[in-house]
Formats: sequence, structure tokens, C-alpha cells
Amino acid sequence: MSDSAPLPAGPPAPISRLLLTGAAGVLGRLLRPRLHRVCEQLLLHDRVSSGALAAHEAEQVCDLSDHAAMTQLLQGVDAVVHLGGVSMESPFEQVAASNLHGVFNLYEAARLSGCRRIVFASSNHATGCYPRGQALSASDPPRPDGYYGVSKLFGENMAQLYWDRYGLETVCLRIGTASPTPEDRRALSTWLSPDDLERLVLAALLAPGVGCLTVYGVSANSARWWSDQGWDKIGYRPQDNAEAWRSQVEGHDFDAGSPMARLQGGSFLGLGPFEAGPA
Ligand code: NAI
Ligand code: 15L
Repeated sequence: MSDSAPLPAGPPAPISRLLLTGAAGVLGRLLRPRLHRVCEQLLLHDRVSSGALAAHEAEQVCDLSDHAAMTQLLQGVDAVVHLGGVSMESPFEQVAASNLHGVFNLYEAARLSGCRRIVFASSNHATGCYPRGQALSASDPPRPDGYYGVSKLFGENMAQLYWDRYGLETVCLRIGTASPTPEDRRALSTWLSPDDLERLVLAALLAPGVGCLTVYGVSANSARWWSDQGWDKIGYRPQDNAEAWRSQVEGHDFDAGSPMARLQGGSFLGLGPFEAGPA
């Protein structure tokens, strides 16, 4: 975070036009009905249609990698919840198109349109190569567990650049495992409940004067690895705790000693490399 950046001015609440990218995805569908109370119009974006629209909704379908379409999409947008993109470890070209070029297009379009705030869905996979159990804060050096994690760090760096140079505010959320309930042992540490996801995203959207900030996005899990650094700046107070599911899920884990069991990134450590080569 920079102290010398231009004076912050978050989006006025309610926000006139809020853009939700990745609206057709898992988290997009979850957040869509929870965002309308903070905006006058919710503009849904994805590369596929998000279905029938409510009165306060509009939609534009285009690819994040289409520079001209993204420039047009951002016209009149006050704030963005950016969920769109490749959401799991994948071959580099796929990650690059959506999460590198797509993020560049989003930030350039936001700068040109005068958009004030982006809430960027980063990921815990930015630090997925740390051992399980190691306490981390967003100030610790990154240790991405794949191209996907690297792409989220690219997004976090774009956020810092566009704050320092252009005064565009971003809250980067290093989301853990957002799901209805925790489903395995790892999620006892990484789980983010749907209600806490809503609390986190609304806090990141509406808090005044955030500048550029990166926080972990996780519920109040007793077993969580990640610090609450930055939560006070946006007023995020998680209410849920995965511990309530311990007896059902703690037996569900990867083979002991495997990278998936040893490292925080879990299953992503079992994906890739994607090109054939020497064993
Ligand atoms: P998802 O894969 O269900 O949704 C992503 C959406 O982005 C999809 O609807 C897809 O069509 C769209 N998309 C992908 N590439 C695109 C492109 N080039 N142009 C336009 N649209 C494109 O992912 P999910 O689970 O909803 O996650 C949302 C965001 O949160 C992602 O950025 C993901 O990396 C991040 N995240 C999610 C976590 C989780 O637990 N679900 C954890 C950490 C981060
Ligand atoms: C992510 O970044 C993914 O988008 C999501 O599908 C989950 O796998 C999550 O991380 C996780 O680490 O559990």
C-alpha cells in the first residue's frame, strides 16, 4: 500500500452503475442478488449470458481479452467487482488471455472511463506454496503455486500501479475457498462462507479511502492460516467458522506427504505442468 498516493475518494453509495464481471460463474451467481442493494444499476458481464435480467440489471457479453469491447463496457461504470477470468490452474495461454490481457484491458478501460474503485478477486494461490499451518499476512513474500497464482499477483501489481499513477482504488481479496460449506480438512482453514463473502465484497466496495489494499478473504475459522491484516481498514468482520463442520470433513484429505497435503494450495499442486517433458 502506498502512503503518497493521490487522495482517495471511494465510490459514492449507493453506486450508480456497478459492473460485476464473471457474473455467470459460481461466485457471480452467488453475489448477483446480494449486490443490488448497494447500486442503482448492476451491469452483468461474462463471456456467456447470465440469464434473465431483473429491472435494475443490464448485461453485456464480451471477452475480457477484447480491448475495444472492454473499453466500451466500462463507460459510465463507477465501481467494479471483478470476478471474471480463469479460476483454476490451467495452461499458460488460457491464463494469460483472461487473467493477464483481461486484467490489463479492465484497468485501462477503468482508467479511461473514470471508474473509482475495483474489487479484485485475487486468490490464496498467490501464496499456495507456503506449508500448511504457516501463519501468513498479505505482507509476506508471494509464493504462487502455478500460473494461476502468478496471474493473481499480476492483477495485484496492476492494482498498485493504477493507484499510484492514476488514483484508481482497488481492494484485492485473496479469497480462500468460497463454498456453501467446508468440504475437506484444508477448508477448515481456508473456508469463506457465502455470507462472509458478501460481507467482504460489500466492505471492500463501500469503505472510504482504501487506496490499494490486499487482504485475505476467509471466514472466522478457528484453524485459519491467514491474518486479519487490512480487515479493519474496510470494516470486514467475518461471522462464520468452519470448525462447526470439523467432525464431518477432517477425514477428507490428500495423501499424507504429497505436495497437495503439505502445501497451502492443496489440489492446485496436483495440476500441471501442462507440456510433456523429461520426467
Ligand atoms: P468461475 O470459473 O465459476 O467463474 C469465472 C467466470 O469468468 C465464468 O463465468 C467465466 O465464463 C468467466 N470468464 C472466464 N474467462 C473469461 C473471459 N476471457 N472473458 C469473459 N469472461 C470470462 O469462478 P468462481 O469460482 O466464480 O470465482 C470467481 C473469481 O474469484 C475468479 O476470479 C477466481 O479466480 C476467484 N476466486 C475464487 C475462489 C473460490 O473459492 N471460488 C477462491 C479464490 C479466488
Ligand atoms: C481458487 O482460487 C479457485 O478459484 C477455487 O476454485 C478454489 O479452488 C479455491 O481457490 C481454493 O483454494 O480452495
